[in-house]
Amino acid sequence: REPDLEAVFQATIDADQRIEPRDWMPDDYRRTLIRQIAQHAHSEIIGMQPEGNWITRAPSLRRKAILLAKVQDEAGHGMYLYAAAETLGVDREELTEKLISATQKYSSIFNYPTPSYADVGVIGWLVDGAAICNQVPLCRCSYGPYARAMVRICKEESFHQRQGYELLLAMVNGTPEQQAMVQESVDRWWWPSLMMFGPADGDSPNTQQSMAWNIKRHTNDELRQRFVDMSVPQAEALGVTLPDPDLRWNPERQAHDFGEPDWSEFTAVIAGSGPANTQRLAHRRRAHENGAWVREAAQAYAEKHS
Ligand code: FAQ
Repeated sequence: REPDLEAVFQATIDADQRIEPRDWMPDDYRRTLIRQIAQHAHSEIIGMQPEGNWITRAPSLRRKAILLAKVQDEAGHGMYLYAAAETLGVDREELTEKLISATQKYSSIFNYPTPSYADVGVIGWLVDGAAICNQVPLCRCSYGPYARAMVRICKEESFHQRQGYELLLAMVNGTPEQQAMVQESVDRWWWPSLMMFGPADGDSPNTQQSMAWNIKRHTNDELRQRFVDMSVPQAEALGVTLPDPDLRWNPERQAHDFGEPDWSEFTAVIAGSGPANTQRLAHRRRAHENGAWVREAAQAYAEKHS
């Protein structure tokens, strides 16, 4: 029976249709999806921390309400994504253990600190902007539950991106000090944002197979290019400079040429030695331990009613 099942799977992929949880799928397809969805879920959960840093210090009630709502959305995204991963036969408890023991990755971008309030705006503009660029094609991913989760997440991400841009517009129209804060923050976040798309195509071991399975729809470099092209006019409108001396329009390619990210920094950050890795994981571990009583109570309640 196995070859038949494999042929059905391949025909579904070839017809650009969706694989659903009860369908047969190759073990490697399942493993790849668990890896990517779990990493994505962990990123949303860890991604609450950099901006969460500013909730108690937002400059007005309005800004605080917006930021609280955004960070809550990120928790929600983490939940939909853990739920999507669970349809592949893993459970959230197991994935959380892997996150806090650092055996599964989360996005490199959340290992950078947020020392300035302008970072809240720049994360919305660049980090959510990069996330949208990467995630819109995932709405057409071949695995149904992941693709459907992405539709809702992308709608919320585009709202997040606009709130960041709106905050930056307010700051660049403010005092010279506020303008300088925005530029300083852009200088720190630009290169790490480009690294969110993953290694260059030649160094990306997973891209080829993930594209053959219609999990990924574009390569890392294609999406990085799209992000650069999208960001340049937005930076101009804000009146900020992107910190790349090699960035220029190439009329032949009808795209921007740009410099090479520092891949040794990227490797160090995903290996655990970025500026805030230790702090991020310690915080998550502490939150998990502090929540133990809730899990125990829920368990006791479930047992009583079973
Ligand atoms: N950070 O062969 P590839 C957000 C790993 S957005 C850390 O190219 P792949 C929203 C990769 O896992 C951020 N690790 O891998 C938000 C692999 O390692 P492994 C999350 C990275 O999977 C905004 C190895 O390098 N978004 O959270 C990174 O084909 C604001 C080789 O790489 C997603 O996860 C990286 N940047 O392509 C929340 C999107 N890049 O697993 C709060 C879904 C690569 O073999 C605030 N994921 N690696 O040990 C994807 O699209 C893909 O997984 C890529 C990587 C494109 C990230």
